[in-house]
Order: sequence, then structure tokens, then C-alpha cells
Amino acid sequence: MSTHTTTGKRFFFWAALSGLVGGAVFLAVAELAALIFASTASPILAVGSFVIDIVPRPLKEFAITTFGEYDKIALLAGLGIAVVVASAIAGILEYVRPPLGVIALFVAGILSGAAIVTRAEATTLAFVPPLLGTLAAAAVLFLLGRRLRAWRDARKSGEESEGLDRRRFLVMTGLAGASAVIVGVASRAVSAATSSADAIRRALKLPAPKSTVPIPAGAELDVPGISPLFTPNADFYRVDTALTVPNVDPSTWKLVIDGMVDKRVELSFQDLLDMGLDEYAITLTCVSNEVGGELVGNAKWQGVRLRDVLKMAGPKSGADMILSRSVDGYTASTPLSAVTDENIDAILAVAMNGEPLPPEHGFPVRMVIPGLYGYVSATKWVTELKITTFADDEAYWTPRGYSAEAPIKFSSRVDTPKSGTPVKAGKVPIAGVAWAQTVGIERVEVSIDNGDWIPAKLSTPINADTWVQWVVDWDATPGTHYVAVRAINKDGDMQIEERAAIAPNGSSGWQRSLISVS
Ligand SMILES: Nc1nc2c(c(=O)[nH]1)N[C@H]1C(S)=C(S)[C@@H](COP(=O)(O)O)O[C@H]1N2
Ligand SMILES: [Mo]
Repeated sequence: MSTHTTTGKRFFFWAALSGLVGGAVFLAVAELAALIFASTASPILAVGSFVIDIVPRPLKEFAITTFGEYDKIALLAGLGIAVVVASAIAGILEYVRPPLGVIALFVAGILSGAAIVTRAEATTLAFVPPLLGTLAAAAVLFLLGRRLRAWRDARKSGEESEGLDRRRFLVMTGLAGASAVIVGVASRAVSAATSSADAIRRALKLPAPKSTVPIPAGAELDVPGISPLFTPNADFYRVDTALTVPNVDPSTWKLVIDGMVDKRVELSFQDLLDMGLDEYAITLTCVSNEVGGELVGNAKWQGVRLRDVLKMAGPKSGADMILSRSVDGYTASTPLSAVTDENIDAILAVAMNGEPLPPEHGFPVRMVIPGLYGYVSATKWVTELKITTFADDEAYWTPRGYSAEAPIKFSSRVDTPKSGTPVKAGKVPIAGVAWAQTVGIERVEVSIDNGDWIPAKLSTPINADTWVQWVVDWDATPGTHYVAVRAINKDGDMQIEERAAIAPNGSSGWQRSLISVS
């Protein structure tokens, strides 16, 4: 009796394994077919992108705050676990109640196919990889299920052929599994290696800009632990919905300006360069930046003014919004006035801190607009500017709980000392950055242990669009101290004290931290 139960359990294990092999065959065949037919149709990535677009806002916020930069890796790991569990279940179903496993596999295949063909970047042949993957996996699961049941039946009835049946099942499972792993890994590796944008970017030589940003004396303070005036590209925060970085070739890239315009305009990358590049220093901020958070960075961008580009098309009266679109379908809604305003340098950028835009920051062309949160202004991999109205069009984040328009709430941040990192008593600088894009920072004030507000020393601002550094010299005594910081902008407005969550239009509040001194 007991041998019977252990045998039964063992067959369940083999059934689950045959399901895993089926899942692996699906992914491997789809990956190989994606390489041949439709480069962007990798099912696991398409399903991942689909999940990114449909998850409710609180879950997305949880993912960003919990995993930070690793949110996409966490998503892929979660998907991987789901695929393993689902495959194992399909294998068991196929063993217990054929053809339920094969049917489940077809359902999964159709769902992933739907996720793929509805992506913005999907090609006409995008349905081929999930289709071939499903067919191959169904065949494998069907055959393995049949072999496994034959082995079980032979075992039950004590037939002599049991050894042969067992060997047949194991050999088939092993062969299918090993081929799937080899084909899958090789296809993925080839896909990654042939993503050409990287190589093209490295070979690209941009023309020297007509102008560079003058850096005044005293623009950068020398305080250990403070954010550098310009954030190195490698440290610059990254936020986007793209599971894999879009691979855009500048020689085929184009920007279309259409919608409510006198003339539809198409510009090539060379057309942009021929306009002549200028350099602008602009601090970029994400709406998801919490008070004191890291989702803000300052860079020198080289590019052309958006208003010069718009002039070529001639926006019609009545239009009040630019709906910018990325190659991956992401869209942002920007008030037309923020771009036509002669006092605001809204740009199409091709370079960041002296080099072509890094792929993850929008290569070859992105928008950067001072004073607006990134999600309504800083479209990366931009390919279309549709001149339209807020009444007629809606951007990616608008139906997902964020405002259609979102000017940056000016703010200040403490970089050092860090809350939770004890410091030694004595001279301790309290320092950080503050930003009020398009207006400028007038003053930063610090209060220690609820004492009077002390004005901080500021770095010399480069312009109104970049952050300034600030520092207060503090004679720290042993114990726990309470530090609060706030900024006043050049219009004389005080940074909002009241706390607000990041949704729907950006956080507010004064950063308050506890510093322990020993
Ligand atoms: N194509 C595309 N562009 C995008 C986004 C995106 O998801 N897709 N996210 C925006 C958001 S929310 C921000 S804050 C900035 C961030 O730019 P960075 O990643 O270069 O720092 O890009 C913006 N541009
Ligand atoms: Mo953002």
C-alpha cells in the first residue's frame, strides 16, 4: 500500500516536470521565432509590459518604493515564478485529466499572444512567435503526458515493459528539456547581442554645440556627501514603463509633428543636428519623488528648442496640448504654452552631460522641459508630437490616477548627514540641494531641534532651471537631533509644509529627519 502512494506521488512529480518542460519549450520556440519573424515579440517581455500597463496605481507605487531601480527585475522574477507554477499545474492536469493540460496551455498561449499583438511596437507578424510556441509546447505536453500514463499503467499492472516505458518518458523529457534550454538561452543571447542601438550610439559623433552653459564661480560647493552639481549619467535616476530599453536606430528615426497644425512635418535625426545644437542645464524631477527622495537629477542637455521645431508645423489656434509619443507607445500631455513660452527653454535633447543620450535615458531623442514633472514633459525615445487639446486627448498616466497637467512643486532635500547614519559630535555640515525650476531658489532654511530657522549658504545658481546646493555649518552635540529644511523661491513663496502623497500631482512637505550624534 505504502509503495503505491509513494509511486503515485512520484508520478505527480514527473507530471509537474513534464509541464515545466512544456513551458520551457513554449518560451524557447517563441523566443527563436521572435528572433526570426518579429524582433519585439518575446512573449515573456510582452506579458511583462502588459502587466506594467494594467497593474493598479497603488501596486505600482509599492513596486517602485520597495524595489526602486530593481522594480523591473522584481517583475520578471515574479513572472518567472508564475510561469513555473502554471507550467507545473498544466503538466499535472495533462497527466490526471488529458487533455486539460493542453487546453490550459492553449489558453495561456492565446493570452500571451494578445499581450504581444496589442503592444504599440508590435509588428504584423507579432502573432507568429506565441503561436509557434503554443503549438510546439502543446505537442510536447501531449506526448509526454501519454508516455507518462503509459509508464504508470505498465507499473500498475506490473508489466515487464515498465522499464522500457520509463526510459522512453525520461529520455523524451530530458531531450525536450535540454533542447528548450539551449535554444531559449541562445536565442535570447543573440537577441541581446544584435540590439544594435548600443553599437551605433558608441560610434555616433555629435556636432559640437553652438553654445555651452556658462558655469559661474561658486556654482559647486565642496561638502562631503552633497549631491554633485551635475548628476553623472550612470547615477541619474531612471523611471519609465519600458521593460526592455527601446532599440532605436537614429538613421531610421523620425519625428512627426501632426494633429492641429498648418503643415505636417517630418524631421530626421540629421535634420535636428542641422538646426545646430545648444546646451541647456535643466533639473529633471519625477512626480513619484517622495519628500527627500532620489528621483531628481541635474544634467547638461544638448538639443534644439521645441518651439523652433513647432514653428515649422504651425500649431492651429484652439490647440492647447502636445501629446508626445514614444516608440514604445508611451504618451505624455504637455501644455502647449509651456513650449511656446519665450522664457522657457523646452527642448528636444540628443545629448546628456556631453555624450549622446544613454539608451535608457531616451536615445536618440527625448524631450526635456523645465518646470514640469517628467511624466508630462520628458518623453524618451520620442517619435511624434501631436498638437491637440486636453479635451480631445489623454496621456498614458491620466487614466491611471495622475493629473493631466503637473507643474513641479519646488522642494529641498538633505543629502548629508543621512537619517539613520550616526555622526560624530563636532563640526558637521548639514547640506543638500533645492530646486524650483523656471523660478529659482531664493533661500533655504534649516531648523535644528525646533529652533529658529537658519538661512543656509547657497551655491551660485547656474540658472533658474537647475537645482542649487546649500549648506549650514552645525556644531553637533551628542544626542538625537531633529532637523527640518524648507526652501523659499524667487517669487517669495514658501515650500508647501503640508504633506501630500505623490499621486495625483506630486509630493509636498518639509523634509524632517532625526540625526543621532555620538
Ligand atoms: N518613453 C517614455 N518616456 C518617459 C517615461 C516613460 O515611461 N516612457 N517616463 C517619464 C517619467 S515618469 C520621468 S520622471 C522621466 C524620467 O527620465 P529619466 O529616466 O531619464 O530620468 O522620463 C519620462 N519619460
Ligand atoms: Mo516620473
